[in-house]
Amino acid sequence: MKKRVAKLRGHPLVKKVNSLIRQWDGRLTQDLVLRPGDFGLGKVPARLEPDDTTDMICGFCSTGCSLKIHLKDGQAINLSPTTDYPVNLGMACPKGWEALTPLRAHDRATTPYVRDESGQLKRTDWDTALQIFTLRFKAIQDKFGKESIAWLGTGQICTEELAFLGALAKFGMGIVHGDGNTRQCMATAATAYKQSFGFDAPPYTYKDFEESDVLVFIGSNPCIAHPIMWQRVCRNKHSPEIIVVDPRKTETAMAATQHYAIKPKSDLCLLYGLANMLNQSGWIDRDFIDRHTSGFPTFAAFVAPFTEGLVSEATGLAAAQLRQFAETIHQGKRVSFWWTMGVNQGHEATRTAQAIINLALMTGNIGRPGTGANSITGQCNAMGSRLFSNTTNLLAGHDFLSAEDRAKIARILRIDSNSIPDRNSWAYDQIVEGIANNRIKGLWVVATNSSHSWINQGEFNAIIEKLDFLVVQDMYYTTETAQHADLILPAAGWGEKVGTFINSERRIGLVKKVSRAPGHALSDFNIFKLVAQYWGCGKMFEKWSSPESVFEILKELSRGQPCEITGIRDYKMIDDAGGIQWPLPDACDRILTSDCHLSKEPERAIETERRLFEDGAFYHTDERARFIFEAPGEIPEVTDELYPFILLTGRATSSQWHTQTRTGKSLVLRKLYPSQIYMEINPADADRLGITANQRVRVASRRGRLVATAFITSTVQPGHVFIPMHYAATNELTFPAFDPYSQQPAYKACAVSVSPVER
Ligand SMILES: Nc1nc2c(c(=O)[nH]1)N[C@H]1C(S)=C(S)[C@@H](COP(=O)(O)OP(=O)(O)OC[C@H]3O[C@@H](n4cnc5c(=O)[nH]c(N)nc54)[C@H](O)[C@@H]3O)O[C@H]1N2
Ligand SMILES: Nc1nc2c(c(=O)[nH]1)N[C@H]1C(S)=C(S)[C@@H](COP(=O)(O)OP(=O)(O)OC[C@H]3O[C@@H](n4cnc5c(=O)[nH]c(N)nc54)[C@H](O)[C@@H]3O)O[C@H]1N2
Ligand code: SF4
Ligand SMILES: [Mo]
Repeated sequence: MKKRVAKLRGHPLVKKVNSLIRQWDGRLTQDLVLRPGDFGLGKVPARLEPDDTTDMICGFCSTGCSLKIHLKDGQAINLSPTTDYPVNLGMACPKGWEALTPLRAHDRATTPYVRDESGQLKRTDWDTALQIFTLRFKAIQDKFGKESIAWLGTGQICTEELAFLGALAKFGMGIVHGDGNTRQCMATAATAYKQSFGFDAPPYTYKDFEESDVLVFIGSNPCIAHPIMWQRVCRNKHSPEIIVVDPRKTETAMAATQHYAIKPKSDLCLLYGLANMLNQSGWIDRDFIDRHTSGFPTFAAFVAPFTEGLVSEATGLAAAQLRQFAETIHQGKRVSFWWTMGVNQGHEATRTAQAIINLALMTGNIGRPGTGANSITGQCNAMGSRLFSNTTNLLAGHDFLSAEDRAKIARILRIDSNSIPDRNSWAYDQIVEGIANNRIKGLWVVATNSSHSWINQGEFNAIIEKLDFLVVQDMYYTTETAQHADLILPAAGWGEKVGTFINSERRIGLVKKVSRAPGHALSDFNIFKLVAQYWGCGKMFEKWSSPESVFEILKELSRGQPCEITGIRDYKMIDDAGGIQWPLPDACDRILTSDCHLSKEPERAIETERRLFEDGAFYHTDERARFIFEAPGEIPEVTDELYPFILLTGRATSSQWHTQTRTGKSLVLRKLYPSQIYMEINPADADRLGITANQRVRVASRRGRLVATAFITSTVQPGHVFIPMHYAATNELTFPAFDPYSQQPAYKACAVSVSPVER
């Protein structure tokens, strides 16, 4: 058990904290925070009858399905998927059906916990916890400077909460460096779009799944990771060609009409090769290129050396396969390109994503039904965090480096523009490095389980031991990261609070309070409000009184931006409309179009499915999209005699969510996947190594080792193994390489050895 309290011993504020902990007699004080209704203990959710049903967005993946929650006495007792919601049309995956179960888990954090001088985590009350939070972080800032504390946030809390955290931390507490798990997930897509289109804007709507005649999935396994999006593909009436590019024969690859099992991380070469073949054959949309893009001639010259022979060698695909791929794209009238983590999590990920964008641009497959260069997001609110977390961008997609943007935000928020940092935060990996070299001494982790999910976990967990103060704000006190914490703040979860999420197709949906948070757990929103009060910057956030009042502020912040949402009147309008996609400016004439979903207020009827770039105008000042490209590089960790296998990691079943803090709590879901860590290996390799089905195997990399059960399957190629990310040990093996533009970790390839454990 760690003892961190001693680290700042002697500092007057720390003495005060220690005496607070010693004086505390174990009783929970009820003052200040626990007013029913105010802070998470209220009974009946706003605007709901005690026995009623209400629709709200699922809190797992970015599909953003709507679930109908059935209430009894104001508490959720059951749910069923909403039938008339434009996203899921009455469907839900197992996680959605089981979404209420994790709320009732035995290991919910029901009070704050503080680590005492003996190193034990002890229950405490909110007043003590918040005093400790404030005093210790202030003591660290006092001693080591303002920049010595940082936060790591998430794409899994409401947009209003994300914005509150980002504004409170940067403008109220003087924190400069903050990032979140969206870095592990969407940073690449965000960077690629920003550079290519001029703004981080996924262009599509889910209807495009149904309207394409060719769908290309690159590094994406929607059958498992986005099952309801896949259901939309299954509703496609055009007998589409479905192409999957994935080293593994995934469930999606099995359902596809063409599967290209490339060598890991050879995507960039493949995509340049396809661009070259399309260009050489004249299968390009010259008119679109001329009118709406810039840089094509240099791009065409750049891809010329990517001949069939070279690409075939790099990818492991036969020349005939490459030709078939290019021809299929050419023959499609409405081709859509979709990508997910097989692209985003790579050492040259941003350029790979842009190589996909380039294909869509050069063939004019964008802005029309069934087309697009479409990044599928991951977490329920990854899109919200990209726009509003105040980490990589200043709120609402503004720029920290622009004095004009800072002045605009300061004016809207009525704060001094000097309280807005004039530089970008460090990315996640730089924050970790900052801890390693003693520049970051205090860390606040909100709704992410870094000790399990961060790359090269052994090193990460050793590094965070150097912190003087680690605060973890989570629904559960048992997470891997919480075990390292000095202070745990108990958070209400999805279903226990109010706010909005933004899904993959930019649709804003509502989250409601349908269940009471256990014990003294508070919504993240109310925790941030309390932190502001205790820190002494409560006045700055006077107007941030409720999630809906923050939504009003977000609307103003978005004004004039591509993600403008000033046309959304209030939460009720979102509810009535079945979710609303951004942009929706208040001057939007499209609100009144007749070809639209009928909201309950006909004069505000909104088209249910809207895609971007129908007019071919992108967000750069010249309105042209850019062709961006760069020569492919070496895979960061190559296999050798000692570590001869490439390890692939990713999602395993539709019933497992990430680090399993939530899905692991449902008996139903637990029946649907293996409880112990396993590794998939090709029969030829298993045979050669003398590994039999279900045998224990040792998997080692240069960084760590684990023991897993062998699953022998030809879905992985010889020379590869696959281990799901849901088991805590997986990231002990991964190699810490990062894309240079997005700083996203390259989780998907490293070198490992495999050997049978003697029986
Ligand atoms: N059930 C479930 N659903 C989820 C999640 C979950 O934890 N569980 N998480 C959500 C989140 S946050 C995310 S980000 C998404 C992720 O959704 P996906 O990205 O679809 O899922 P992954 O399994 O991580 O990776 C997709 C595929 O990339 C392949 N891949 C690996 N290396 C390469 C390569 O070099 N090239 C190519 N082309 N492919 C490669 C892998 O074999 C894998 O099949 O899922 C979301 N949905
Ligand atoms: N090897 C490997 N590693 C990976 C990946 C991979 O493909 N391979 N994928 C990466 C990707 S794409 C992602 S997105 C990350 C995900 O990594 P994490 O973000 O670490 O995963 P989660 O398990 O979703 O963690 C969310 C935490 O928030 C808590 N929580 C849930 N709801 C709330 C709430 O409302 N409030 C608060 N305060 N807490 C809440 C949960 O209990 C949980 O502890 O993993 C990354 N790691
Ligand atoms: S597909 Fe995603 S949003 Fe829909 S029910 Fe499943 S986890 Fe929830
Ligand atoms: Mo993710």
